[in-house]
Amino acid sequence: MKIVDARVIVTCPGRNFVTLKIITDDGVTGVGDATLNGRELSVAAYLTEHVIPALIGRDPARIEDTWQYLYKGAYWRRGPVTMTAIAAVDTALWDIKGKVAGLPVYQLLGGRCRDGVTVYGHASAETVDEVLTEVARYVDLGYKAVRVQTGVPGLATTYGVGRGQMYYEPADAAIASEAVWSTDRYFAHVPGVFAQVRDAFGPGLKLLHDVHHRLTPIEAARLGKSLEPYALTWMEDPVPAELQEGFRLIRQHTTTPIAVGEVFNTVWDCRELIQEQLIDYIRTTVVHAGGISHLRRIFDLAALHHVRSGSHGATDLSPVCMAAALHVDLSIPNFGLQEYMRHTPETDAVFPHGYHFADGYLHPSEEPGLGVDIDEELAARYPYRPAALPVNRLEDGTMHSW
Ligand code: EZ4
Ligand code: CO
Repeated sequence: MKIVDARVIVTCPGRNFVTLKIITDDGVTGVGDATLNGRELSVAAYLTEHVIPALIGRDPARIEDTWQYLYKGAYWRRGPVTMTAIAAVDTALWDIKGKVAGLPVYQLLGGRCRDGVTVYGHASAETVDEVLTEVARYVDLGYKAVRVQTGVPGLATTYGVGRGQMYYEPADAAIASEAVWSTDRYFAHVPGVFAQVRDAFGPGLKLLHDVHHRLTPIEAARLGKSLEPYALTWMEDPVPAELQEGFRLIRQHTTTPIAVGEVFNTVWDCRELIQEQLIDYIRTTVVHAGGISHLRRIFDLAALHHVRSGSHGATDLSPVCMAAALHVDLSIPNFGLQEYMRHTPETDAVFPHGYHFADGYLHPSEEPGLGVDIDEELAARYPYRPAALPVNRLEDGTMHSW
């Protein structure tokens, strides 16, 4: 069997997605998500110009060898663009392998370790009253875990607060919009939010919160301590994670569990965090951390150190990534939670898929392969629109992490 063609499909059914489709001489095809929010065309060009020409004629069964070829062969290792491109190829090859074997990919990864994949939804709203209604809506839908984000009084916009129930996308303008941040205003507000949510819903509901890289380690330590009475399942991205040892300080001060990893590309980005047990959940994904093959490597290291998975699953990761993530989630021993934000009906139509939600759990498709595809005719009706993620400044104008 040989790879005879591959194409990159860019589509914007409400937001931009990049998809790689690999075609073999037997007519079997595989898909991989290649979406890097706000930087989509860089990955599309990387694939078209540098990867696809080298794929033609290769044996699609050689997944690991192809991964090594693309990783070592780039010479310039790692980074989000390279690793997203490698992820797309790897994911598409697992899809092909599953179809050839006649098995859903989770069976090739060792089979089920659980009955379903526990997901968390996003309850977000400007005010606490509104967010309580949103949390209740998720509980009614059967969710067992909910991420809670609200506006911060005194700040015009806050990360993590969607526009309406189904539209979250923060990449909203061709040139990045600017947000303003105040750690003091945030600290004055957020513990009270969780006091009210925990009081309203009792101890049975898993509650999560994303800090979105806004704090220093000692500030994160203080936040974690102040949230301890509300027993969060995790505090996400408390600090920018380039400095892995920065987490030691947070760890010394608080028992609030820590989750990190949505911007990581490889095991090298989280090796110390995992080996020193500085985190509780590693949130790397199929699409941004080198595909199913490399994500498994990260999760295997994590399993040795009591760290569980908590993969990123925002709506800028396409249904192709979500389908692939579920096969991994189902088959690893150290699964924690899977983020699931739900795509819009337009996106679901472009990416027909067999995974489904029931009573707080997602279940992968039982079809051979990943159980997801792209409707290329429909995709062509939604041309690419430039959209960048926001940038962030402190109230005095200093640039800050968004
Ligand atoms: O802001 O995926 O946990 N989820 C997040 C996301 C990120 C977006 C960036 O593209 O932090 O919503
Ligand atoms: Co996040």
